[in-house]
Amino acid sequence: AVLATEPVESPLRSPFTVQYTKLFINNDFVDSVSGKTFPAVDPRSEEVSVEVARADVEDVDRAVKAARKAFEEGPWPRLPGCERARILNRMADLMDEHKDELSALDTLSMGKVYDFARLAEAPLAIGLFRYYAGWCDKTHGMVLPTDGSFHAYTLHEPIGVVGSILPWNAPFYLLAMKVAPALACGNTIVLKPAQQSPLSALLIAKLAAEAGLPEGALNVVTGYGDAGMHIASHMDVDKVAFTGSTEVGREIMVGAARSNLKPVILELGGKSPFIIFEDADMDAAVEQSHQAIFYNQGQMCVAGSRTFVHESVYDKYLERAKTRAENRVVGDPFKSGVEHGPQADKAQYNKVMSYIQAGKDDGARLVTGGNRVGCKGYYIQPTIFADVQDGMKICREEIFGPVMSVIKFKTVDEVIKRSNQSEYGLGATVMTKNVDTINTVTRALKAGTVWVNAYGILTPSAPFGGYKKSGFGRENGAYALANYQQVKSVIMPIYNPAY
Ligand code: TXE
Repeated sequence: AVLATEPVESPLRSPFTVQYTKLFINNDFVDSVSGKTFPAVDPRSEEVSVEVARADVEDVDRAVKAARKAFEEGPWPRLPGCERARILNRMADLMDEHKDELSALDTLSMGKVYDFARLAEAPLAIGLFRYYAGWCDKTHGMVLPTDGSFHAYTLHEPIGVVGSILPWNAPFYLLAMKVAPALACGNTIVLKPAQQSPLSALLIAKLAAEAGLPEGALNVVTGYGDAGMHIASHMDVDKVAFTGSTEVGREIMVGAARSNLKPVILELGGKSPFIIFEDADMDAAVEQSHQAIFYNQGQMCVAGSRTFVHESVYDKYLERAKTRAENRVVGDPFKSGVEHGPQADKAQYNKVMSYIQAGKDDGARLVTGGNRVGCKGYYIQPTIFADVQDGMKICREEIFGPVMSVIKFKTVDEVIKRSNQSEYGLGATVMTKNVDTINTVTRALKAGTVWVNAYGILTPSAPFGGYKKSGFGRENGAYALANYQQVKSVIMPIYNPAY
């Protein structure tokens, strides 16, 4: 990997001051009841950058109470849709104005490449707020056909208090994915960002208040899994939306089932196939498959982590994939020109390194990488294993790191079968010029999103979610509105002689 040497340019590139580190409840920053804090660790230096308030059970209770009051008595669910839209659009404007700062907070806390954060992910996140602002006054019930003597219709109502539990890999975007539709439908929220990336959510909450979001409508509790579990099992939370690991997703469901049977949406891990057929454009195949596994240091739920390559182009592909990986610019994610920062934290670093060892132990061929970069920070070389077999651990389990597994295949039927031989089913990519192959494979793959001759394109209107152990429910697009609404039937006689 090439190491970056360019100087740090903008004042917003590190170092800068973190302004907000307390819980945000009822439009106010407050300390945790216990006074406890936890360290946000800079993955570039392994040093504590700032201490953040740590929410316990009492703090979650306080946030739920605020959200409940805002839902039962506050203006938010009662505002006309166009008014909610105005506030969501204002939030989007303010986030746009602060997108450098929001991006810098994420880079500082979890190592995302700053330029990717502000140029690629921030616009997507802001776009989601604008998209759902558009839905505020356009989601409504319908008049139902009956046998003629009744008037029947449906009402769409907000669900109530929504708990949103976030991971750390795309803090701003994943927050938007949950918060924008929930607010658009008139719900109030208790949001728990991941402990690795608590900072941008606090600034967003502040901006939301500035945009006119009433108190209690969006509360942020920073903390660990115990706070998350208290949200999931809370008797006064009406819905939980979670993105994270499959193991914790399972616990969230148990917590929801054991408490008030709140419905849940789960967006979990993946082991997405990236299939390169013999007629694929080789330049595009090399670049897209490279980004599919190395973008964000491989920490993407939709990472293309099983690269299936047709035997006739296998050697050619490997040679080029190796060169591309070795040219990937690894370094301080704040520096311009850098493509690849550190893993988010020590646990993730250790997990990835243990998978690299497992790949070697299982007999996969190490083509490039495999080592730490430097001796400070959680940097790992872009790594490629070839001749990976279906049964190997690196081919079955989510690594969540910069480790490409290249697998050889011969036929369309074979690659469909092997792609679907996974517990997961989140994303997939098909690279080919053959329309018949495209149509056959896109229909056969068990995955919530299939990209054709591209990877990772996200747009607010396209629903996103998983098959199998990748979770259930769809976020984004019109489909996500149903996550945050109750549907009520109202039925009355057309003519009632008693009145
Ligand atoms: O996730 P966790 P971690 C996968 C990826 C990664 C692994 C572990 O493979 O290596 O999960 O990452 C909160 N009840 N993904 O440990 O623990 C936690 O505080 C309620 C894929 O970071 O699932 C955080 O806010 N909440 C994924 C959130 O859950 C709990 C993105 C996610 O943390 C909890 C992230 C509990 N018992 C990781 N325990 C994707 N789909 O993109 C923790 N949390």
